[in-house]
Amino acid sequence: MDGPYEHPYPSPELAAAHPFVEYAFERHSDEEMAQRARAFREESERRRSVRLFSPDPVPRELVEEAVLAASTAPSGAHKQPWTFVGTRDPEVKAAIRVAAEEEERVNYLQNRMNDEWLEALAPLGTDHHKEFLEVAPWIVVLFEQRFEQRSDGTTRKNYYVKESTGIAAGMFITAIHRMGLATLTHTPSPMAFLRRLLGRPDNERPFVMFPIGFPLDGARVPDLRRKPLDEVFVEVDRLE
Ligand code: IYR
Repeated sequence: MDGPYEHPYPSPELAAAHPFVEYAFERHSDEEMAQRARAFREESERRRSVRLFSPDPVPRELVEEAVLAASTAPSGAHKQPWTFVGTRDPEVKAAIRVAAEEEERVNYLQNRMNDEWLEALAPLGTDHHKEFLEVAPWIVVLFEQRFEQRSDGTTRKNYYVKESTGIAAGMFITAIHRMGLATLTHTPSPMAFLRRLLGRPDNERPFVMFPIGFPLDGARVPDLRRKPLDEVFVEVDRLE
């Protein structure tokens, strides 16, 4: 517990007022760290967003594991300001598809997306058809909790809600990929209809929707390239 710090954390006063435990941190050898880093990076590189799902069922337990993994995300004041709402009900999925396609028809066919946007999407070939919302065995909608609604009727503020929920979304996607499933970060826009269709309270706002399942056999994806390291990482090694 000795080290470079003048100010201990927790301070004795803090530790007296709030519980602290020792972090069960496991330190790996240098070689093992390099190996784990590479393995995770390579597995991450194999992930692709999928738009053609197989109807093969996915057990609820797998979705639960992904939600629990995502819920380990750091969040503002540890408020965990998110709710994952899952459905595998054909009628609910069909209603979501109908509502999503209604919005997307306006986006794609009635100029709610401008030409620059449509041009950016051209290589992905997306359009207003969202059949996958019915075919995929699960739809999970991640809601952000704009504020905390307590069971006694009182409310509390949440902090950094979008940042926190965004991190949870990333971890959810990673968990789904790592267990051998596929998903798509889908944001039918606007998506307020999801709150109504899924019967969520008004402190919750849909953040992103995830169809989840196995890719259809032979599913194809755009031949995308990812930015090389020097386009996404800069080290600053002296004070400017
Ligand atoms: N929400 C629309 C449009 C769309 C927008 C972006 I930015 C994408 O990367 C993909 C699609 C849709 O889901 O089709």
